[in-house]
This record gives sequence, structure tokens and C-alpha cells, in this order.
Amino acid sequence: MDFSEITGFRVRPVVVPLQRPLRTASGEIPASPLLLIDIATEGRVTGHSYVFAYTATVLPAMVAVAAALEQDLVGQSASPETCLTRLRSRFRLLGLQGLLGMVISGVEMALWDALGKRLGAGVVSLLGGVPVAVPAYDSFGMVNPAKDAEQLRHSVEAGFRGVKIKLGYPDVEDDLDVVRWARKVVGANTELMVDYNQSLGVQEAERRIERLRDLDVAWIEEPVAAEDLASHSRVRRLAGGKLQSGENWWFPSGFQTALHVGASDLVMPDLVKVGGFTGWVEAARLAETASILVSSHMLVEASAHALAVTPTRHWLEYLDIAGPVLRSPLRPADGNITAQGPGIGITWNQDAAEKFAA
Ligand code: SMN
Ligand code: MG
Repeated sequence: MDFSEITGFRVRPVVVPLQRPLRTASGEIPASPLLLIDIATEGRVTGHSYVFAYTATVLPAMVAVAAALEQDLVGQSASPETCLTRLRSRFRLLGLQGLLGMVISGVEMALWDALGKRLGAGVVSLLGGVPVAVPAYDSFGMVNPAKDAEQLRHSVEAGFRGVKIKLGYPDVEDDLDVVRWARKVVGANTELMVDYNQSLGVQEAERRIERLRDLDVAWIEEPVAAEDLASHSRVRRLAGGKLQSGENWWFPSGFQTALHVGASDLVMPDLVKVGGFTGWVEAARLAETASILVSSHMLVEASAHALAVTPTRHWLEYLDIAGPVLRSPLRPADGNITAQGPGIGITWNQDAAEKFAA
């Protein structure tokens, strides 16, 4: 198949308002810093993707990294696989962890989007699958029991069968109180996930996981530092099959290493850190081989495509980080998200992209 050539490359940094500011035990995200990527290919087909930067502080650096890549992209094949392989080898000595790898994953996804648009097909079809309704959970930051009951109730009423809240209060008793409160609000039939965002030392993680055991949580996410696989394996012994991790593991090799040492019961790759769709598919195969369920991390639209071709798919995280700059943001129906095409299924709301320019 002729994948044509890349004819243009443009990125735009934006900071998009969040419906709910995201408070975690490892810092607050007041608004969503994104790099919007456009890759033009022959025949006037332009692919889009976006990369979440976590903090606006690094947006200028991300823009600079992307700008420097332009000469490595324009004039080259627009095949996602060919492009990724070439960039991997080009930056072998430096390595891909960090901003460079995030931008490269964004480029890879934008190329899939362009290919899908060229062929009039969703990325899920290009990957050999069909769009399926994936169960989505609604993802909250640290909640405030005095204020947030209505929002949590609303999630359940909207059809979500799972809700995630963040923990990691200074005192374990506060963690437990918030979980008991949230359980009461969402009722017995809604799964309740909890996320520590890497905020605990291993001993404290063990203590808290033991205390959480009697409460009915679906998973306990990133209690310890993502790269500390030895501590993962240690706390996993107490987690009763409920340890969740992976949003901060880099590329399929990161998953291979982690799964090899039995670091987690469940995994949730982030498309931007795992190497786009190509990296996701590889990581998902590793998880399948180990009988591990796979959920997604943010990037609702792209993740709907990736999860649809994931043999051991579990949950899609519904966390709307880009809605305001998208022309038709993907919304859940009956608590499910279904991939839309062509490509990833995103086009920019140009006025909003200008308005939120950073
Ligand atoms: C998370 C962390 C940082 C930004 C967005 C989301 C989180 C999650 O760990 O799992 O939702
Ligand atoms: Mg998380």
C-alpha cells in the first residue's frame, strides 16, 4: 500500500480548561496542557493527535522538541510503522523516555489518523478490529465529601458502572473515610477504583493496602513509584489481585520488564508513553500472554480504538482532557465508549484552539 509522504508538520501548545480540576496526592493539575499535532500528507490529508504534557511548564520544551523533528519527518514516508522504526533507530543513542518519546508517540498516532482519513476507516479497522462498546469509568481527582456527592451521583445516573477517585491523604484514616463515603454515594453496584499516584513509600503502601482490603475497591492504582518494580511486587502480595499500574511505564519494553517481575495484577498503558498504537498493540500482546487485563489512561478517543483491539480489554478511563478543543468530543453512551472514525475520529475546534493557545 502507498502510504504517501509527509508534506507538513505543525504543533500548537494549548492549555484547556478542565471540567473538574485534577487534584492528586502528587500535585494538582488545574487545567489541561496539550500539544496539538497536525501532520499533512500527500493529497491534502492531515492527521491529528494530541499529547498531554502533565504540566504547562514543559510545553515550550515540547514545542522545541517537536520543531526539531520537522526535518526528520517532512519528505519521509507517512507509514506509522516505517516512521516509528526510523525515529527509534535515529534516537537509539539518546533513548526515547521523556518528552522526545511523548512527541514521537503523538506523531505515530497522527500518522494513523491520516491513514484512516485517507482510507475512510477508523484506526480500529486498520488494526484489524471492529469498534466495540468499551465500558468506561468516570475518573475524578481527590474528592471533597462536603461538595462532590452530586457529581459522583451524576456519574452513576449517567450510566457509568465504575468511578475512580484519588487517595493519598496525609492520614490513612482520611483515605478510608473517603472510600466509605464514595461507596455510599455511588451505591453497591458501581465499581470503585482508587489511585495513589505513586505517593506512598513501600511500608506505608503495605499498611494502607491492608486497611483497604475490607473495603470493596476494584483496584488500587500506583501506590508506589512507577519505576520501583521491586516495591510493586512486594505490595502486590497484599493487594488481592487488585494492584493496577502502567500509565508511567515507557514503551513495550517497560511492560516487558514489569510483567517479567510480576509487578502488577492489572495494567493501564498510556498511549503517549507506550509508543502510540504500535507500542500499545505490543504491550497488549504481552499482557494477554500473561492473562492480565488492560485498561486505558486518558486520551479517550484514541484509547477507544486501542482497547477495541486489546484481547484482554478491561476499562476505558473517561477523563476529558481535550473536549473543549475538539469539534465533536467522544461522549459515553450508557457508560460505554465506542471508537469513532475516520482515523482516530478527532478534528479541531479551531476557534477554541486559538482561544486556549499557550
Ligand atoms: C492521572 C494523573 C495525571 C494526570 C491525569 C491522570 C491519573 C489517572 O493517574 O490515572 O487518571
Ligand atoms: Mg493513575
